[in-house]
Amino acid sequence: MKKEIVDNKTMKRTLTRITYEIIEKNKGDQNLVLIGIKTRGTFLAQRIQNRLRQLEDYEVPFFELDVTNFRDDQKTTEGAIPTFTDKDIDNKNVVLVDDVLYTGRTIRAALDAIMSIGRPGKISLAVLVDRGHRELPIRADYVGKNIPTSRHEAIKVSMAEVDDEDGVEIISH
Ligand code: 3GP
Ligand code: 5GP
Ligand code: MG
Repeated sequence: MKKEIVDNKTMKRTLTRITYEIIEKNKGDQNLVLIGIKTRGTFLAQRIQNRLRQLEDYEVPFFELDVTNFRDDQKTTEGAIPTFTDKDIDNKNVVLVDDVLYTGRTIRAALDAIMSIGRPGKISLAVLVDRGHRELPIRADYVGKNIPTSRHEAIKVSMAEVDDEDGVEIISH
């Protein structure tokens, strides 16, 4: 069974709100850097980058991160090499962006990946959906929507860049 939770319009509003929250919390900070976790976190980070440009005329660097090599459960050597270097993140105010926050293991892996490259001054986390069920002491600073789920349910995030449209659905089997 499918249930639409966020439609196309709401998703755009939600991303605009998150962008304003980032602006409010980091007033005057010229050190922001956006890092999107592949795949859909990348597109979300790019959209936030665009909104920061449109709303505040603020040009924030954006990078993509593939955490595959840093996961504790799926160690492989296939993950891509990060696209940024220590110079890009040292002493910066990094905003990590992902689509769904669940156990927190992906974010743990992302933090390891970032720390292995450089030393940001601060790292915060923005997610489109927090579906609960954390297994690590990790939380998001910016949340699009809290969607309490059971373990059997899944959240489907669609983004126009790779899917046909924008939206969030709960899929229960
Ligand atoms: P994403 O790369 O855009 O985040 O992991 C591959 C895709 O499968 C992810 O797309 C994610 O949306 C989807 N997915 C659905 N449920 C899960 C899950 O429990 N874990 C992971 N890692 N991905 C999931
Ligand atoms: P975690 O590591 O916190 O358990 O899961 C986070 C990552 O797994 C996110 O990047 C997300 O892509 C994926 N994920 C976990 N659960 C779901 C889900 O229900 N729906 C989607 N779309 N992705 C999920
Ligand atoms: Mg993801």
